[in-house]
Amino acid sequence: MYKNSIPHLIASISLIMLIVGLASCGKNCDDGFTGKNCDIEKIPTKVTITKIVVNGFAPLDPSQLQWDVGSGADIYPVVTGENTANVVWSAPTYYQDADANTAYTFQPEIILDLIYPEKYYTIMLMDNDGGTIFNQDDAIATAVFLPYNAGQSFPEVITLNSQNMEVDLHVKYTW
Ligand SMILES: [Ca+2]
Ligand SMILES: [Ca+2]
Repeated sequence: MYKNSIPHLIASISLIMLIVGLASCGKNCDDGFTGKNCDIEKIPTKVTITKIVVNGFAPLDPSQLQWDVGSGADIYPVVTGENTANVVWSAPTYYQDADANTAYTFQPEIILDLIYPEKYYTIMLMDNDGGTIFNQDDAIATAVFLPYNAGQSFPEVITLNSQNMEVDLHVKYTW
């Protein structure tokens, strides 16, 4: 009886350690990762845009004319859902007569959360013509994007290139 109980005890301890080991897996992974090898991405609950940098945009409108008569575009970004009628955020300020090849930074005055990380959003670059967003202001460019792209290890900057604009979205993720 005594001779048999030692191996049993060792086996029991080994089993307990194995269970504890398995249970603790994932707890020491970097943010956003899980799994035995910490290589499985967790889908974020939201993605927050902390900064938008417009690196460049088309210097001329589709008719090859200046965006304004005699001056350059007065730029500001708007973030919408996939349907551009669903405005999530419209920048309250703009850069007057922006240079098409200069980088301009916009920092949202609100916490700009994208709460559907796996759904498409749109960023539009507008030219402020003193009108409302969709009546009179010129739309310079639009780019559609997913806040979360699986398999990319959560980049801090999402760079979007559309025909008429290059823009960097600085983001942070929440899980
Ligand atoms: Ca204009
Ligand atoms: Ca102008």
